[in-house]
Amino acid sequence: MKAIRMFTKAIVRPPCASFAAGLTTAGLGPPDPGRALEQHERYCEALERCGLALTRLAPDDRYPDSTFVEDTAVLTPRCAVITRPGAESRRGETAAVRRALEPFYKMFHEIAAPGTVDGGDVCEAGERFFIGISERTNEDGARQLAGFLSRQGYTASIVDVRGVAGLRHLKSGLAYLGGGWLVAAEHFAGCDGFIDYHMAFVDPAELYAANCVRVNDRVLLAAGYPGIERRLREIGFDLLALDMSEFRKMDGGLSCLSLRF
Ligand code: CIR
Repeated sequence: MKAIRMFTKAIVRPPCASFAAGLTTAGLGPPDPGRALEQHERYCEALERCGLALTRLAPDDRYPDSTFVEDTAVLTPRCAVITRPGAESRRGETAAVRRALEPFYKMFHEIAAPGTVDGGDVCEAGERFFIGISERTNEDGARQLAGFLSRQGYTASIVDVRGVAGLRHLKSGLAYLGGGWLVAAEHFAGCDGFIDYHMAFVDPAELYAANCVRVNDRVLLAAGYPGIERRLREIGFDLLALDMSEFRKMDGGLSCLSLRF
C-alpha cells in the first residue's frame, strides 16, 4: 500500500455572517458566530503547524455553508475536479474555489448536470478512491468522477451510504490515515470493499470523530471523543485535537473545512 500523500497547501474559507442559516439536521441549536470564527482560526493554525501554506478565501454571505470548502472540489496530485454540490443552495460556492485553484493546477475536470458530487463523499486512500453515493452525491456524479480518476490511473470504488443513520456523507463515517489504516463507522464492519485495510472502528457514540484527517505527520481529530483518541494513539498516530462544536451544529466535520493538496 502506498505511503501517505504529503500536502503543502490548503484552501480554507472562514464562516461568513450568514453561517447559522446554512443546512443542518443536527438539532444542536444555532452556532455561536464568535466561537465558530475562533475555532476556524485554531483549525487554520493547526494546518500551518502541519506545514501547509493556506489560501484564505473571503467569506461570502450569499453562501451560508461556504466554509465547508471540501465539498466543492476533489484534489488529486494529478488533477482537480470541481464538483457540482448536491444541495442547490451550495452550487455557487464552486466558482471562487476554482479561481483559487487555477494558479496551482493545470488539469481541471467538472462534474456536469445531472450529476452531483460533494467532496465529503470522496475518500482518497492511496491510489484508490472510495466514492460515496449519498443524499448529495448521485450515481451519475459518482460515475463521472470515477471516469476522471481512472483516466489519471486511479481506481475508484462506489460505496452506497444512502439511508445509513448518521452518515450525511461517506466521510462522516470513513477516513484514511495512511499506512493502510481506515477509521470507520461500525456500519462498515464486514464490508468487502475494505478488506485490504486495517480498520479502527468508532463507537456509535463517537461517530462524529470518525471524520478525522491525516495531514502530513499528524492526524487532526475532533476534541472530546476519548475512545477513538485512545485507539489512534495506541496505533501510533500523532494527534492534534480541535474543538469543532460550532461546525458540528451545522453538520460539518473536520475534513470539510479545508481542501488539502
Ligand atoms: C451541508 O449540509 O452541506 C453543510 N451544512 C455541512 C457540509 C459538511 N460537509 C461535509 O461533511 N463534507
